[in-house]
Amino acid sequence: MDLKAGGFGNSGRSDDHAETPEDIGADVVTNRRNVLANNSSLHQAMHEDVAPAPRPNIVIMLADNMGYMDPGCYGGGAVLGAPTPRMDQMAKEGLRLTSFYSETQCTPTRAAMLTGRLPIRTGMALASETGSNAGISPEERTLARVLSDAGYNTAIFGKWHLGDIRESEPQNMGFDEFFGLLYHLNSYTQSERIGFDPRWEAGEPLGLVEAKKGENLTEVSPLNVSSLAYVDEQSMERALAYIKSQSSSADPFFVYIPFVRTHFPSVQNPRWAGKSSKGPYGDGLMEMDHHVGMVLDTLKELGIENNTIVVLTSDNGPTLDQWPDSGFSPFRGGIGTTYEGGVRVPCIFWWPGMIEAGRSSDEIICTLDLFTTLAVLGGGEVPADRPIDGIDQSEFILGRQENSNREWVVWYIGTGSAANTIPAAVRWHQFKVHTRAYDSFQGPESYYGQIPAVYNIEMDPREEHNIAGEHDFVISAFTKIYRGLVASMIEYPNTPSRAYPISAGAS
Ligand SMILES: [Ca+2]
Repeated sequence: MDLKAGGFGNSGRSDDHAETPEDIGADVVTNRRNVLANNSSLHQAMHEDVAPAPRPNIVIMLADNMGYMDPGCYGGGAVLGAPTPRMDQMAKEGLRLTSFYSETQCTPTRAAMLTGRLPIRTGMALASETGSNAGISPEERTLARVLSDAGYNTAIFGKWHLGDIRESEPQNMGFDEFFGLLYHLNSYTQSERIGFDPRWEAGEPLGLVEAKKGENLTEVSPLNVSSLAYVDEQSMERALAYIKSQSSSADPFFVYIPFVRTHFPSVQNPRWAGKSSKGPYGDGLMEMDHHVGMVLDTLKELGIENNTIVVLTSDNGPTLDQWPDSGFSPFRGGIGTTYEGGVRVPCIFWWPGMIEAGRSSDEIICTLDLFTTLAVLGGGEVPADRPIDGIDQSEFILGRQENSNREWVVWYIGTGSAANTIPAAVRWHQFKVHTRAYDSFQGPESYYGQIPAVYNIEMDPREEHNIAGEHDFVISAFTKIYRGLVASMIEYPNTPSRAYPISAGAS
């Protein structure tokens, strides 16, 4: 059985040393649903007459803390006082996923997306704070590095949040260009809070910064409560200019646009103030929607839309603790939780001519898969010397198979890095298993130490009815998944987190 592209991680061994499920204690369980698609010779035979997709330009737009139901195409938009016509249009022209999962907060989702590895493996399970030394390891092979090695030009415009130590900065992690900011938005407003004492600060956050590959960061302008209003606008200007400059290049490009919207505090850009009837949060959402449209418009104007794959998603659920400066999810919980509200987020794929317009799917897929799928589509080399938890979903995304290749998603919370760390939650088939969970980032914790909680997500999407009593088979699936992960982490020890102790603050 092929475990190469996901499941408990790609061990990187060559075929003649291929792992068997027994080797990793995984019995017969993999994370691959479509056995046919996983069998390389059968797969090849099936698709011999299908021309390989051209290597597309790649654009990832990542919203910050946008709730599952914020966009109109997910049931919100005008219904919630903030229309999102451009995201709705993107969904109409592309693939809308309704069971797409992120990690529980900013840093782990970004790490998962850029490395294809569970945040517990990379030591990036918690938000990196100013001066905390909790940066992503330079040993990680980011999507930017993988694509860069495959001939792509790479750039990031927006929020990094994977550390502020030099080795972890984006221009040293595979990006040719960086313009944006290193931390979450509330880092820049601390000095304006009652009782702030700079002598006790871990470090002063740099403002808006820029750098080319390998250079030291240069501060473009400081960031504070007023200048936060313009960050996305400034990043967008750079991003569009970059895309235009790249359109005549012979090399494909990878542009990563991590918006600062809709993270709190929603400091209104005057151009958008009052546009929604939902206050600063809604205004920020509408501004972001406009920016999403600008990217798609630009690709069309340049005539490169048929050769560019665009992904729009959110890094986690809404910030319930900051209500009303918060998005909306119909599910239980928000940022910082493994309940659906924290991790089930919008995700739209767009590639005119290659991705069927107006398709919608409830198949399970997650942030980790963006790494592997986009690396494969870009002709990049998925690292073979470490476990890769992301699964190649390109056949599913391109509509060549109906189902996702993923059978389950696992979440760890906290900074434990031991191989036997117990996952906080697993989504497996239509079920969710929790060993511990929070109702919000700072809300009460439920600890299911004796018997994990089990919910049927399809029948009970708000996770209100614990059915563990008569669903031992779900806990059994959880145990098999856990056993496989432990075996993988014993063989490839996790990078310890450098984030503890962290200072307070959502990500
Ligand atoms: Ca976030």
